This record gives sequence, C-alpha cells and structure tokens, in this order.
Amino acid sequence: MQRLRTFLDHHCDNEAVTDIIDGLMVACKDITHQLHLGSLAGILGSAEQENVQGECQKKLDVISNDLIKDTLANIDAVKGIASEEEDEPVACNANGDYLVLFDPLDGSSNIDVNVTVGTIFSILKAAPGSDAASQQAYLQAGTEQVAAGYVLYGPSTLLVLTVGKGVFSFTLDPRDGEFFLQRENIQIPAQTQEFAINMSNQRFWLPQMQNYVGDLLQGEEGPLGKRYNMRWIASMVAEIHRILTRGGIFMYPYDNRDPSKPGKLRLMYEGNPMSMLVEQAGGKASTAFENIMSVQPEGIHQRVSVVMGSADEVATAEKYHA
Ligand code: P6P
Repeated sequence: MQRLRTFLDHHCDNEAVTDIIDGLMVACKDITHQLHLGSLAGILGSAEQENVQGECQKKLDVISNDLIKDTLANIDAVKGIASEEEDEPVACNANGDYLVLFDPLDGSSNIDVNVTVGTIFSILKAAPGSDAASQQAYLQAGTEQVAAGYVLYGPSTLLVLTVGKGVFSFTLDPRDGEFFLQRENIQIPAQTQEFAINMSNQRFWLPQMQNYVGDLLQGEEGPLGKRYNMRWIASMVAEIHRILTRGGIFMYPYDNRDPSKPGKLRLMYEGNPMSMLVEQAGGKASTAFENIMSVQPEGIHQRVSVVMGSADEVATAEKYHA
C-alpha cells in the first residue's frame, strides 16, 4: 500500500503544497491521540471561553487549534493561517507562498458524547506582497483553492484530499503512524435516496426549501417519486464522508433566525473546502442559488447556505429555488 508522502511526491506537482499537507498530518495524528485519550487526559468538556463565532469552545477545540497553528507556523511554505478559532489571521513565514484556512475540530459538540469529529482545511496561494496578518489576503473565491481536505476522526482516522486532480482517501495505521492510500478518484453517484438536514430548523427555512424537503418526505407518493432515507450526525465531516462514500445530499440552508447570517456554516474553512472535494468527485455544491465556490468572500468568518452532494439531487433542490 502506498504511503501518503510517496503518493504526494508522484501526484502533487507542487512541493510546497506537499510539505504543507505532510506537515498538517503531524498535527492531525496528535489530535487523533488526544481524542483517544479523552477523559483520561482531562481534556473533555468546555474551555469556559467563546470563539469569534460566539460559540462556547471545547477544550479540544483550543488544543487542536494550537496544535495545527504551531505545526503550520514551522512550515516555510506557510505565509499565514486563518482558523475558525482565531478572531484574526496569523502571519507565519514572510517568504511563504501559501495560506492555510482550517476548522480545527468540526462537530466538536459531539466530542463529549464520543461521536465522530474532523479537521477541515483549505489551501490558497498568497498574492505577492500580500499581508498574511490581514483578512484581505484570504478573501479569495473557492475556485482559487489549490488544495482542500479533511481528516475524519472516527473508528478509523482517515484523510480525504484533493489537489485539483481528483479525490483520494488515506487510512492512518496507528501501529506506525503512517497514512496509506485507500481509495483513488472517488466519485459521488449522481442520484441518491438519502438526505441530511436538521429538521428542527424547518420553520426558519425559506419556503422554497420547506417545499423541497416536504416533497422529499412524501417519498414515492410525492412528486419526486422515490422513497428517501434521512441522516443527521451534526458533524459536517462525517456527513460529507458518507456522501463521498455512497452519495446523498447535505443541507444547512439559509434560515431567518439571523438575516445577517445566510446560514450556520462558514464559507472559507467549511463550505469552500468541502465544495472543492464534492465537485472534484463529480458532485455539486450550491448555496441553492449559486455555486458556493463562486461566492466572493467579504470576511474570513462569513457564513454561507450549503446544499451539496449528488449532482442530480442538488440540481433538483436548485430547481425549487429558481
Ligand atoms: P446543528 C458542527 O457544529 C457544524 O458546524 C457542522 O459540522 C454540522 O453539520 C452542523 O454544525 C450541525 O449543526 O445545528 O445541527 O447542531
């Protein structure tokens, strides 16, 4: 089986990006170790502080963020980083050419109940002379990403990655700390009978989304003419991994709880990297009105409405919003 570094040396024709991904995995292996220790290391529970999102941070949110930030800061190719857990970007190496944006521990509300969480990352090229301590340097559309991926901390620790030439998955062997190639050129089935959405928000959605999900729930008697199953893990990384594995549609759509926020999920380090993976795997990633990766960002923590997965099903959801 092919080790991650051997794969990258052959597949990724950019040594700096290879170094970043290889280095990032050092932090993610440590996060795996911390998660497996859990209560034994006294690191479950709340950190008794809020992040810029106004969300209560878990201890492991802070630990994971610091592990990744410190690791990336020591990689010469990294000019700067932006994190869900950092109010502002952090400049790293003045001579670096790349910016790394990440959600260090997505789905962390699941940690205390021992359910799957993940790290999501996105890599952008820094414009020459840009200031990596300023948000402006990072405000590039998702189509500008040079690489994207996630590490899934589940029964196995998996890396799912694209550098723009297809989607590949790797399994961490805990016996020697190496990631080994598992699946090549992953493709999402165009059609599905499985949807993922938090139904408790139904009353806040746009009428178009209420109509679409209502038709999903009508099953074979409804206009969509087939029975659908529903899943909701409250961990985007786990939902998207299921979709990359067997198809499906994942939605966290616009809702009217806070008109200033077009959705819950963050564009730069959740929506865009997952959209690159989904589209590289033949799926579709939309706000329900436009491609997520076409959205021109205005802030590193801005939120976006998310409808992504099996291409034909996402196209159907978009038709309800036309
Ligand atoms: P809710 C986790 O907090 C997250 O950002 C995504 O990983 C997940 O899909 C969503 O929020 C869950 O949100 O409102 O169902 O708890």
